[in-house]
Amino acid sequence: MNNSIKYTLFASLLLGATTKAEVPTFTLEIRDHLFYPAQLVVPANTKVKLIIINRDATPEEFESYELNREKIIMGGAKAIIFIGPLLPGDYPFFGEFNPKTAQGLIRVEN
Ligand SMILES: [Cu+2]
Repeated sequence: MNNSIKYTLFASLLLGATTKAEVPTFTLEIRDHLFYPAQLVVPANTKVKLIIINRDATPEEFESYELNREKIIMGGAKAIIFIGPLLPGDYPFFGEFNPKTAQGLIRVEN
């Protein structure tokens, strides 16, 4: 095995390790003042990354008392929120600008 092959193998091992260490990522979309999906299941005791994409033209605010998070997402923009590590349970969230329609739930499971 020559040195350049050894280096390539080593680099791909490192890349593999980096990929495994990445935070699990979930995507939520806002469309017509609704969240899709309305329920997300995420692993317990794990830091999780939420990408929230607002497909509406109007701003929305992701808000959750249970998760202790609030974040405004402008129309056509996206935001990133980190949550957890969390205990198993249900953590509701809503869109503060359209609270009657924009409702969802993060379900944390072992
Ligand atoms: Cu708020």
